Amino acid sequence: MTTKTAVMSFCRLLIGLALVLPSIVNGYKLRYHDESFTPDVVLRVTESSISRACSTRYSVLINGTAPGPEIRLRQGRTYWIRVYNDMETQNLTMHWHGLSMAASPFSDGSPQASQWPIAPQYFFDYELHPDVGDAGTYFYHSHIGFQAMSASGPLIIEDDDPPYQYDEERIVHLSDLFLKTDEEIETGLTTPPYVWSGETNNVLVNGQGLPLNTGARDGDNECSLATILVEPEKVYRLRFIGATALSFVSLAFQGHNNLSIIEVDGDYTQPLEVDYLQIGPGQRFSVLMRTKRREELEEDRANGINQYFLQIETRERPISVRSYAVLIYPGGSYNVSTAPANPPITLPSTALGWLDYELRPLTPNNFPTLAEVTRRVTVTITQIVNNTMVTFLQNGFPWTESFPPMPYLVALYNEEMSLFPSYESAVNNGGMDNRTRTFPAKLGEVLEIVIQMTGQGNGILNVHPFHAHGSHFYDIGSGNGTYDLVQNEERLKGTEPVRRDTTMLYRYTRSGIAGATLGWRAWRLRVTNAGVWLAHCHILQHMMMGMQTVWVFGDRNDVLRLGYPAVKGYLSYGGEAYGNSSRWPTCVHYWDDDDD
Ligand SMILES: *[C@@H]1O[C@H](CO)[C@@H](O)[C@H](O)[C@H]1NC(C)=O
Ligand SMILES: *[C@@H]1O[C@H](CO)[C@@H](O)[C@H](O)[C@H]1NC(C)=O
Ligand SMILES: *[C@@H]1O[C@H](CO)[C@@H](O)[C@H](O)[C@H]1NC(C)=O
Ligand SMILES: *[C@@H]1O[C@H](CO)[C@@H](O)[C@H](O)[C@H]1NC(C)=O
Ligand SMILES: *[C@@H]1O[C@H](CO)[C@@H](O)[C@H](O)[C@H]1NC(C)=O
Ligand SMILES: *[C@@H]1O[C@H](CO)[C@@H](O)[C@H](O)[C@H]1NC(C)=O
Ligand SMILES: *[C@@H]1O[C@H](CO)[C@@H](O)[C@H](O)[C@H]1NC(C)=O
Ligand SMILES: *[C@@H]1O[C@H](CO)[C@@H](O)[C@H](O)[C@H]1NC(C)=O
Ligand SMILES: [Cu+2]
Repeated sequence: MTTKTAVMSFCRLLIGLALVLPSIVNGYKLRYHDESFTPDVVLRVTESSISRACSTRYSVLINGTAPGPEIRLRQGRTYWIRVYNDMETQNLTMHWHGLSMAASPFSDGSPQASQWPIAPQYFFDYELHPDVGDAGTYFYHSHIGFQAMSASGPLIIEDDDPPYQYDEERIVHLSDLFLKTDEEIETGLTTPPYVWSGETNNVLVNGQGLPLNTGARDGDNECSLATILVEPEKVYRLRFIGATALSFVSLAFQGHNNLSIIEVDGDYTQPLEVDYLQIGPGQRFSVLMRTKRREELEEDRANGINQYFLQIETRERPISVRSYAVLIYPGGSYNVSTAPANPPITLPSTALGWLDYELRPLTPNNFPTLAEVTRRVTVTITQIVNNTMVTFLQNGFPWTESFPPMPYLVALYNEEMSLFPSYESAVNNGGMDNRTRTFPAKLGEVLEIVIQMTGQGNGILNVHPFHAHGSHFYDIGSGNGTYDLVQNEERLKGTEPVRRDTTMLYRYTRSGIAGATLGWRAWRLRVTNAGVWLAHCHILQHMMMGMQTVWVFGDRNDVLRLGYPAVKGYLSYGGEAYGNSSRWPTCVHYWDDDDD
C-alpha cells in the first residue's frame, strides 16, 4: 500500500465512523414490515398482452391495466405504497412524478440515482409524505427503460378546501401507443447498431382510442374512443396528465373552448383563459370548463350534434398523429366507434414559448430575484452521431440507466463517499464535477439553471420536455438562440413566474450546424431538499440515449443523513429493504414515527 492510499483509507475510515453518528443522533426508525404492517396502497406490476386501439401489444401493466389505477392521497400525511414486481425477468421502480419533495431518500424511484431496482418477484415499500400545499395533479410511472409507455397512472393529491369552486372533476390521461415492444425499442436505442423506436401509432385518452386512418370498429372498450361524461350547466375540473412517452400534443374540445387554467404541475395558478392546450411528456394542467346550458344542448341536438370531440394532434415530429375522445351529455345518442371524417377543429401549429411569462401563481411563491441568485449553471446539450450510435450529452457526458454501476445514492454509502462530487471542481467547471458527472449544490444556494440547445450531430433538432426530481423550479422562460441574462431579466419585469416540474425546450429551427446555440429554457431553483436528484428530458427514448443529469444537493451529512446502519438494507440489489414471498422487508421510517 502506498502512503497515499493508506492515507485515503484512513480518511475513509474516519468518514465511515463519522457516518455512524447521524443514525444515532437522528434516530430514524427501522421497522420490520411483517403481516402486522398494512401499506396504504398496493400496486402489482405484471407483463402481458393487452389490446389497445385494436392492436395487441406485450406491455408492462399496473394492476393488470394501462393506465394503472388512480391513486388519491391527502396532504400532510405519510403514506406507504407497496409495489410488487410480479414480472418474471424485468426490473422495476416506481416514480411519483412531481411529488419528489414528498419522497423519502430511497423512495424517489429513479433506478440510477436513488435506489436499486426492484428485482423480479420482489416488492418495495415506498414512503411518501405529500406536504400541505402539494394538492394537485401528478402521476406515477415506472422509471425503467420504455416501461412507462404503459406503466403509469394518475396520482391526485386532494385538497380539503380548494381555492376554486367546481362541481366535479375528470381525469384526462394521455399516453402513446408504440407497437414495437419495450424490449425492441430499448435494444434499438441502447445497443449498436442504433435503431430509432419509430413514431407513435396513437395517442390514447385514459388508455382508449381508435386505430388511426381506418373505418369504424366494434365499439368495445379496448377499441373505442374514451368518453368524458358530463352534465349540463356544471363546472368541471379537467385534470390533464401528459403521460406520453414521446408525444408533445396540442388539444382542444369541439364546442367548449372556454378553458380556464387553474393549476400547472401541482401548483395553483391565477385563472388563465385559453381555448387549447399544449402538453408535453411529464406536464400536467387543470382547467375549469363550464358545460353547455340545456337550451344550447337541445339546439345542438336539433342540428344533429350529439357529441363533442376532444381533438389531439402530435407536434414537432416527422408525422402528425391525430386522435380523439368524446365529451358526452346524458340522454343524447353518441358513437364512440367512429372518428370524424373531417377534423372538427383546426388546432394551431406549435406556439413557441406557450404561456411562458404569462402564468401567475395563485398566491405569492417566494420567487427568487436575480439578486438572490448565487450561481448560474448552463447545461449544454449536444448530440453525437457516429456509425453505430446516437447519444445525447450534457456538458460533454451522457447519463443512462447503465452508466453508474450502482445507483448514485447507494454508491455514496457503499463507497464511503469517495464518489461524493467535488463542489470546487464543479464550480470551476461550469457546474458539473466531471469525475462523477454530477452537479453538486449547497443547501441555501439559489441556482439559475439554463438548458442550452446546440446544433446536433445529424443536423436534426427535437423538442425536449425537461423534468426535475427533488424540487419544483421557478420557470423563467425560454427563447431562441443563446440565453441572454440581461434581456431575460427585462422580460421578467412585471411577471410572476410559477413553479413547475416539467417545461419545454422548444425547437426554433428544424436543423442547425453542430455547436450553434439554438434555443434555451431557464429555471431558478432554491436548493433546499438534500439528496440525489435526476433532471432529465422526459421523452423516454431520449433518456435512454443519455439525456439525463444528476444533481447532488447538500453536503455529505445532509445527503447521507439516514446514516449507517439504518440504510443497510437499501445498499444491495435485493437487500433487506426489499421483500419477497419468503421475506418481509425492513424499512426506514423517515417521516412517520407513530406506531400504527
Ligand atoms: C391493485 O390490486 C391489488 C390486488 O391485486 C389491490 O389490493 C389494490 O388495492 C389495487 N390497487 C389500487 C390502487 O387499486
Ligand atoms: C436488474 O438490475 C440489476 C441491478 O442493477 C442488474 O444487475 C440486472 O442486470 C438487471 N436485470 C435486467 C433484466 O435488466
Ligand atoms: C368565456 O370566458 C370569458 C372570460 O371568462 C367570458 O367573458 C365569456 O362569457 C365566456 N363564454 C362562454 C360562452 O362561456
Ligand atoms: C357508429 O358509426 C358507424 C359509422 O357511421 C356505424 O357503422 C356504427 O354502426 C355506429 N355505431 C353505433 C353504436 O351507432
Ligand atoms: C459511438 O458512440 C457510442 C456512444 O457514445 C460509443 O460508445 C462508441 O464508442 C462510438 N463509436 C465510435 C466508432 O466512435
Ligand atoms: C474535467 O474538468 C476539468 C476542470 O475541472 C478539466 O480540466 C478537464 O479537462 C475536464 N475533463 C473532461 C474530460 O472534460
Ligand atoms: C431561431 O434562430 C435561428 C438562428 O438565428 C433562425 O434561423 C430561426 O429562424 C429562429 N427561429 C425562430 C422561430 O425565430
Ligand atoms: C427472498 O429473498 C431472499 C433474500 O434475497 C432469498 O434468499 C430468497 O430465496 C427469496 N425467496 C424467494 C421465494 O424468492
Ligand atoms: Cu428529449
